Amino acid sequence: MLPIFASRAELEAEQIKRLQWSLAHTYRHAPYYRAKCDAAGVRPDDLKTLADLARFPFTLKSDFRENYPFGMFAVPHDQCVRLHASSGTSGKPTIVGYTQNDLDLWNTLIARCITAAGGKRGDVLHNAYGYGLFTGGLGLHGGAEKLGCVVVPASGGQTERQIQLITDLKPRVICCTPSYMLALGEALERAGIDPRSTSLEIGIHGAEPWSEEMRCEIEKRFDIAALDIYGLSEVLGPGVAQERADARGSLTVWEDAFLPEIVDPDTGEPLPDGEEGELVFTSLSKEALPVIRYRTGDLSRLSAPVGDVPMRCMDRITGRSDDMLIIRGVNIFPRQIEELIVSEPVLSPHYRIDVHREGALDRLVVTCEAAGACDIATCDTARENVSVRMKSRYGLHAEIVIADPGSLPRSEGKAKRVFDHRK
Ligand code: DLL
Repeated sequence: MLPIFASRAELEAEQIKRLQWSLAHTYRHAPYYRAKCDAAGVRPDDLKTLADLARFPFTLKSDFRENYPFGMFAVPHDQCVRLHASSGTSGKPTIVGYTQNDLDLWNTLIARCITAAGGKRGDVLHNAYGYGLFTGGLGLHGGAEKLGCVVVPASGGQTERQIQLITDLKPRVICCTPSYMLALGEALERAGIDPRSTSLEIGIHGAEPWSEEMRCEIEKRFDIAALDIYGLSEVLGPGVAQERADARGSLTVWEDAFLPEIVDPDTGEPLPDGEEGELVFTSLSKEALPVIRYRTGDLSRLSAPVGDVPMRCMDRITGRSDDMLIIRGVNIFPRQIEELIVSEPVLSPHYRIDVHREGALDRLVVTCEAAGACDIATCDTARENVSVRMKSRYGLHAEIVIADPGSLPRSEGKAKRVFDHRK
């Protein structure tokens, strides 16, 4: 593991210094944030302790929209050496930028993520995150090179070619979304290759929500350790937090670079560690695009450091506050439906969720796929199992449709699985 602080006290002492710098830098150079602070009556000098951060205004996704394309930057945009963009659900993309120092930080954090997942110098690393404006491909690439991995910049798509590269170049580490990993598994099987027989040992998966059941499925299918990587363009890209091989079950937040908070998604009030709410991040040393108290929309929980790394951990993302479906008054996250499907052995882990409104009533249709040739009685039992568990666990009536194997579209990047036709 790359050098990190030896103790919590040392880390917090450094955090406060970096936070004071970041607040002053943002206030001075980002007029949109200065205006927010002035309206709230706070100035960077008011921050004496880490707890004082709660007095500062949030940064919102809408700030990026309103200040498109460069209005969030705290350096002239010609001092950036790279721009990326994240596709918004509607309208213009969000533009993010990096100075050379920002790229160095990003590379360091990604190198730390790969190391934490068990990767090392000299490993062949197959990077199937999309290259281009998406931060996944180039983000993982830079850090993997910094660590000294032999990077195969496969990008997303052209699945048959990826299979050949995996077979011939014998990577030890693979980086891609969990849904694309499943698609690669199927393509290997189609080519007559047992996914358990490849050289792969470590998968670094993220960029979309995935359940513990999905992790077990990937680990079983490939005989690898599948670990979670988290991040978002507005804050950095991948590499904000990483599940460590020695501390599975939660992700270590790289707290020397980002200060995490959890707030109540409705009121914005800070919540104590251990309570679930919306993740908020403040960058501590980013130059081009510093963010102060950025509301991610992602739901999680913070917990105590694990082992000898003195940084706090966060739970795997439960969902996004705007992903939650409210169906006939019941709140449910797509991941909870995924758990039921993936734990049913005769179903494949591919699914889609459709919500319709008929008159005043919501109708939930969950389409799953049979994992292989499946007789009618077996399909009926699987359908009944999912339906009964949906009712008993979540109090929801759902129509379960079992489609033919391979009939649902496969994703090459972030999977789109929820179609809410009520909107
Ligand atoms: O998805 C960055 C990334 C690339 C992360 C590769 C990990 C691996 P955006 O396109 O800006 O950036 O999307 C960010 O994706 O707010 C979450 O909702 C979701 N997300 C990212 N990682 C995870 C994860 C990249 N491990 C948005 N689990 C975030 C669940 C994730 N959701």
